[in-house]
Amino acid sequence: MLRLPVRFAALATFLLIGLAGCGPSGDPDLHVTSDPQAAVPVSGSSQVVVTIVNDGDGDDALVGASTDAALGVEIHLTEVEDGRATMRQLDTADLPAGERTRFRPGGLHLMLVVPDETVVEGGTFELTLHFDRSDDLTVPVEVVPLLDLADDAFDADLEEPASAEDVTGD
Ligand SMILES: [Cu+2]
Repeated sequence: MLRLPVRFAALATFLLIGLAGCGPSGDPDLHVTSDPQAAVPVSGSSQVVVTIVNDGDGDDALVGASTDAALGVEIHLTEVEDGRATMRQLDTADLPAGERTRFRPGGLHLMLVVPDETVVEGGTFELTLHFDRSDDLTVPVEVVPLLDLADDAFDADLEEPASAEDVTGD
C-alpha cells in the first residue's frame, strides 16, 4: 500500500530535477493585442490577421491553431523571390520574449483551410491558438471583406515584409 506514494514522490523528484536541469529559462506571457480578423474566403482558404505579444522573459512558439469553422488552420510564410510570392507551410512560429509577432498577409500568417459557411462577411468564429509552453488562447475572429492592415502589417519598418525576421522584428 505504501509503495504507490513513494513511487509518485520519486517520479516528482525526477521530473523536478529534469525541469531544473534542461528546461527553458524564463516564462512566456502571451497576449493577443489586435482584434483578430479573417478575410472573406477566396478559393477555399482565408487568411487571418492577429498580433501576439510575448510580455514575458521566456521564449514561446505558436505550434498550431484550430477552429470548428474550417477543416484546418495552417501556419504559412509568404516569401518573395524574383518578384514572385510563394507560401510555405511552417510547423511552428517563434514568439520570442519581449517581442510582438504579427500574423498577416504578405509575411507570417495563419490560413484557414476550407472555411465553412460561418466564415462569411459579418460573421464571427472562435480560433484557438496552441503554444509550445503557454496554455491555449481562444479568440473571436471577425470576418471582413478586406483585412484591416493598418496596425498589423504595413508599419513604416515593414515596407518589404518578405521574411520572418521582418515580421517579428521591432
Ligand atoms: Cu497562406
